[in-house]
Amino acid sequence: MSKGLLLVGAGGHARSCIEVIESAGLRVFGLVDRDTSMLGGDVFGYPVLGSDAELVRLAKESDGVLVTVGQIGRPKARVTLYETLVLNGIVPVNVSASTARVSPRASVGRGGVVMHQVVVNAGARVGVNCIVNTGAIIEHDAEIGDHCHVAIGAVVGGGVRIGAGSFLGAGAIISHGVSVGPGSIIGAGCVVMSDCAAETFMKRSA
Ligand code: JB2
Repeated sequence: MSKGLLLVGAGGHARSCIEVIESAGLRVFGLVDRDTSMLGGDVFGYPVLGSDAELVRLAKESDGVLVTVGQIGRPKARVTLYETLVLNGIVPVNVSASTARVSPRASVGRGGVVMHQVVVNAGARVGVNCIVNTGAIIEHDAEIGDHCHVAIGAVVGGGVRIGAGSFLGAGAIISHGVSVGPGSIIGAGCVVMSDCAAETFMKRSA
């Protein structure tokens, strides 16, 4: 029997990822969290096995690793964890939920999680270490750079380009063909109709 995946980060996003992993018929080996007070505890019955000091050892004992620290805004923690793994010869796996539709003509990079009810349409390319969260739509030929989070219900139109390390908040809409520069934060509910520079910060007022 397979040992299952090691999850890095044991908070809310990890709980959502467990649902995705189980739906894909995969197993969970355990979790690591930097918060050492979680050691010895569990998440949905899966043990918290250690902290980042044990990350590489535990990763090598497992069948694969997924970074399950979430990302609201900047991706720094997720990038650091992903790069630490790669530097140690461990390339994270990617996982798609049973209810996601990823076109066979699309690609999702290593370390990516595609959550329930997502559509990634023909010709779309999603970089490494991305979260495509519940109900998001990545339309045909769109490109999502490495280390991005497309949050719940966000809509990325056909041919859109999202630069690496960007965050698209819940329900954001990026119109067909628009480019969003790397390191951008597009807040929940924003509608982007024209190109944005690198590190754009956009927030919808209440
Ligand atoms: O460097 C780290 C690290 N940084 C934070 N290494 C490890 N191993 N763990 C780390 N963590 C851990 O991630 C924290 O100690 C904490 O247990 C967990 C973050 O949990 P939290 O529930 O605060 O957030 P999240 O990152 O799981 O989820 C956020 O992002 C998701 C995409 C939430 O805001 C969710 O609502 C959102 N859906």
